[in-house]
Amino acid sequence: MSKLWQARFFTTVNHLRDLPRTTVPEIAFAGRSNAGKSTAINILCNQKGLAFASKTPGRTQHINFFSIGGAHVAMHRKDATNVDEIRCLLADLPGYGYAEVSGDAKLHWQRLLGDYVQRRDQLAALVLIMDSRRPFTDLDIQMLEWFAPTGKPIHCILTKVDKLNRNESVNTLRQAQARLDSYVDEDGEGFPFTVQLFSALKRVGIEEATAKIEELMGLNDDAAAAAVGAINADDSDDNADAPADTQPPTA
Ligand SMILES: Nc1nc2c(ncn2[C@@H]2O[C@H](COP(=O)(O)OP(=O)(O)OP(=O)(O)O)[C@@H](O)[C@H]2O)c(=O)[nH]1
Ligand SMILES: [Mg+2]
Repeated sequence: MSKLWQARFFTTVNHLRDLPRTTVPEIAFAGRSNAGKSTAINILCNQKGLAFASKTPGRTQHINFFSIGGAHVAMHRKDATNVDEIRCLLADLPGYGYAEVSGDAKLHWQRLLGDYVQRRDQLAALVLIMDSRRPFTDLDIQMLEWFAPTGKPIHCILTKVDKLNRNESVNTLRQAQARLDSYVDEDGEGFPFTVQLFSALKRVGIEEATAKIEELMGLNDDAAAAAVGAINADDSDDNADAPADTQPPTA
């Protein structure tokens, strides 16, 4: 069962000064309005109404945070989350590029978004949600270029792939990968950018996205650490009679 299923609403923020004073890693879902951010969060967390999803673009206007850990899947949704046990936060960012929004409100959102992705130390990775029919719009590129200098990973999710035929989706994925690979730093090194196809409607790419997000958030580290522990325990058994200086190093 995915750890993301433990997600609970945590808080909503309209100004940077109100960002949660938590120290756990965060992963933010960014993308154009209507690209499918809230829908993706709902489906990955296996909860229909967790993040609000809507037919009206510009629905998510604040940063909404969801916590992973501190609540169990079987717990009632309204039971209080144990804040000390929170492992990470997911952030549903306000969608950008929504034409009907007035100038002031648009500026406010852009500052909120730009400052958050560039300055938030706890932000460990960005999930960039793009409609597979129109990926990499100017504002998507701006988001990518704001975040790239941090050196942190970006995982692109191309949504609504149910709207493409098989050929189109193969080509879209290939082109997106090529585009991401074309980014290099001043030493010619690539960035930690990845991409996948996704459809909430047809349930495409859910396992891939879940695995990636769990990896980026270190949510599998317990299992990995336990596995390493078991291997080391085996090693020391095998070498119980060996002289001390030939013992394998312990991790
Ligand atoms: N066909 C199809 N429609 C989808 C998919 N994902 C989302 N949608 C639809 O796209 C619309 C927008 O989805 P949201 O999840 O609200 O988009 P958002 O990115 O959160 O939008 P804002 O909150 O405005 O930034 C809704 O009508 C969804 O039902 C998908 O995989 N396939
Ligand atoms: Mg939304």
